[in-house]
Amino acid sequence: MELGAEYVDIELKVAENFVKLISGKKPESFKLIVSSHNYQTTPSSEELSGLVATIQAVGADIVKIATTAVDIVDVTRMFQVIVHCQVPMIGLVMGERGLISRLLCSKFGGYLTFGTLDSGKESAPGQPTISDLLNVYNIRQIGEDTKVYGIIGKPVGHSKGPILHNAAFKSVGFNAVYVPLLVDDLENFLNAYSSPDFAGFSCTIPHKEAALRCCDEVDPIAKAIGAVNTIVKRASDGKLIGYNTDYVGAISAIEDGLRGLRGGKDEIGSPLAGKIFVVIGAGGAGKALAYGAKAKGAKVVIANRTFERAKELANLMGAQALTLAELENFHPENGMILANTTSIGMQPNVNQTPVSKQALRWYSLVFDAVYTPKVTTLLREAQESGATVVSGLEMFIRQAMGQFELFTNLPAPEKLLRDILA
Ligand code: NAP
Ligand code: DHK
Repeated sequence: MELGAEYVDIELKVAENFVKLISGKKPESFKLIVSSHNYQTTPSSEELSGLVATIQAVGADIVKIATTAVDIVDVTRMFQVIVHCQVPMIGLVMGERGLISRLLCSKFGGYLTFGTLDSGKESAPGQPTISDLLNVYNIRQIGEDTKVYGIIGKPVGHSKGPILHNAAFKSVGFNAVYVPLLVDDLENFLNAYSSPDFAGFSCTIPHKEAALRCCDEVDPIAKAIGAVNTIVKRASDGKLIGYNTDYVGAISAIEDGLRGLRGGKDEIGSPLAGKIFVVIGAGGAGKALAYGAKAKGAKVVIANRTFERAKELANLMGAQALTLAELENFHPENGMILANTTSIGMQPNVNQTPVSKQALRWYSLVFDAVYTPKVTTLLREAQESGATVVSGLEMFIRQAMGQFELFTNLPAPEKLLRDILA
């Protein structure tokens, strides 16, 4: 092998022979990386530390260990080993659950990370693109004092949160990074990442109700809704405070849609007052909208696939409960409002819709919480039926603005957020 190269990366199992081969011939500028790959799991901290010592003993200039995340909490063991390693170390955890080992390596002292030139051309599972590393996560600005925020969910790869919040943090000079967090068990995750470095989270499917139970304190509105979509770790005592910004995001967007419908007349009170407001769904988002509509004086109706959950939420809200089949023939009056808060129609199932086009003619405004795609089949068919439509993107921007202000105590850069998602 020509030793002109600056670095050579060689697997541990052949390294000893290689080191013998180059002994006495190694130029000063030449660095030897000795690596170990585990494509099944991430060993214990003790085993990882032992592996570091073995690699060092072989004569590595740089230690490289790549393991595989079975759960996102596995990454904490790699971070601990990197922080305590006495020589330069590349520590990466492969797979989607290990993504933050790649994004946060410079925060925890990792020697380097890898990015793929294009999606679909990863050289190892879970590798982000170089463009995302540089332009979404601003990786060159991440240091040991950078605070970490992120979107907790399962799935979480579809979220536009990282694009929005990282651009917003950068625009106001807030030293933080917002990352995707594929979480299986919320309590385990919050316990493993209890360090003040992890300062706040957005929560999406299926963790919003669990998030309420995991918080030390919950905002009264979020408690009434029964769902938390925002967790802030209080700097003074590390306690987890839960909020719900979905509620204001969606309701304010729908009210503005109705005001547009009425020529933007300045009205006293909410345009929702007295209207029939049908919520499809009874999960975190469904609870937020049902609570918000009720608080604005609407007559709330809940339709849900699991009828028991529809009845449970309806009883809480003093509302009517329907099955999805009953929804098809529900039209006590014209000019009702429909809000889909199920994940029906969300990528990749974009042809699905929660209610037939036929049934949409009774509604004057239709809202869809799903925002990937921007125009869902439900919104397209509602528009074709003559209804005003309000996209989940409008809710997403407004709930993200609320979160940004909770994370930073700074006003959200609304125009930037809208330009990014335009
Ligand atoms: P969640 O708590 O898991 O609730 C999901 C709801 O969807 C439940 O009522 C569930 O019914 C229903 N559902 C799921 N799959 C269904 C199917 N195939 N057929 C019929 N009903 C189905 O989730 P969430 O947090 O409320 O979020 C729900 C959706 O809203 C997601 O697409 C999310 O991305 C979106 N969302 C968007 C924003 C935004 O800012 N635009 C904010 C919040 C949520 P069961 O009770 O029968 O399971
Ligand atoms: C979606 C939601 O459900 C919001 O409540 C979160 C998340 C953001 C997302 O980024 O997809 O705050």
